[in-house]
Amino acid sequence: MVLLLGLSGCGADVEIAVGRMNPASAASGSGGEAGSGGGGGDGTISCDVLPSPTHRYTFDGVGDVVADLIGGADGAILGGASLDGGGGLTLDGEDDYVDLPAGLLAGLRDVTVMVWVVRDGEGSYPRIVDFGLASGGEDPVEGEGGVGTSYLVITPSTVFDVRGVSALASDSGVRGEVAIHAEPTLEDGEIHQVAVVFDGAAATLALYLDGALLGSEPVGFPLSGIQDVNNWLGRSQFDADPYFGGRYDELRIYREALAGCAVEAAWNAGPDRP
Ligand SMILES: [Ca+2]
Ligand SMILES: [Ca+2]
Repeated sequence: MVLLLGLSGCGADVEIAVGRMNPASAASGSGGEAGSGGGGGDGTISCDVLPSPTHRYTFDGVGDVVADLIGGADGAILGGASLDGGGGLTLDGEDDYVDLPAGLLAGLRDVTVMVWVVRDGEGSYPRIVDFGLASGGEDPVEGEGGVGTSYLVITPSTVFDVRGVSALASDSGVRGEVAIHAEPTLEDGEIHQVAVVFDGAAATLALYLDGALLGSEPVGFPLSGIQDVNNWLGRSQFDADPYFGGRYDELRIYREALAGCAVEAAWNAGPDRP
């Protein structure tokens, strides 16, 4: 029996008791009541059946190409790293990164970017995810002091008083940046799910860690304000930032603003599921 409480408020309440279930058990249970739930802008997202991602990267195989299992938007691994043959990709924190195709956010009102990673590195503002554009344009030369002009970012640590995992979004550089800062720095050697949700209808940015909401902030620009030309894992649009060191297990991009309970359900189900 699946306990479903107050699903009409699903998007605002991550304490909902969909708790430890996985999508398979929910589908066979009495979860039909969840149909009217929704945390996204249009209320079409239920909490017990996850939508299909638009892009999904499981980091399986070997070599230096990261395959998109759904959308055909394969990425190139640069800096000398390669897939480890065990379903992951480890970046060295020195110069490794993944360059995904431009335009992953094009035409979207909402997006959820969800990633499973193990951090193994230091520094402030390394980028687990950085989709955006730098002052140097597409594929800018490193070392020329480029800065981000628009971006959607997940970083495990910053330099603020609250200096842990953060989400950043901007359509106009640092000046127009919306930021959510939280405590955990992901330095425990464990695998973590981090998700950023840009809800264009509600005009909010939200950050989740291991299925739990860490914070939400209003956003004063549409997702189309972010020019996702340099869609990178491990590298920042800001030249001064360090590269991310750690292992990626999975990356998903949904064209919906997932409800909190849906993010939690994805965390409970785990990566590498069919
Ligand atoms: Ca390298
Ligand atoms: Ca994997």
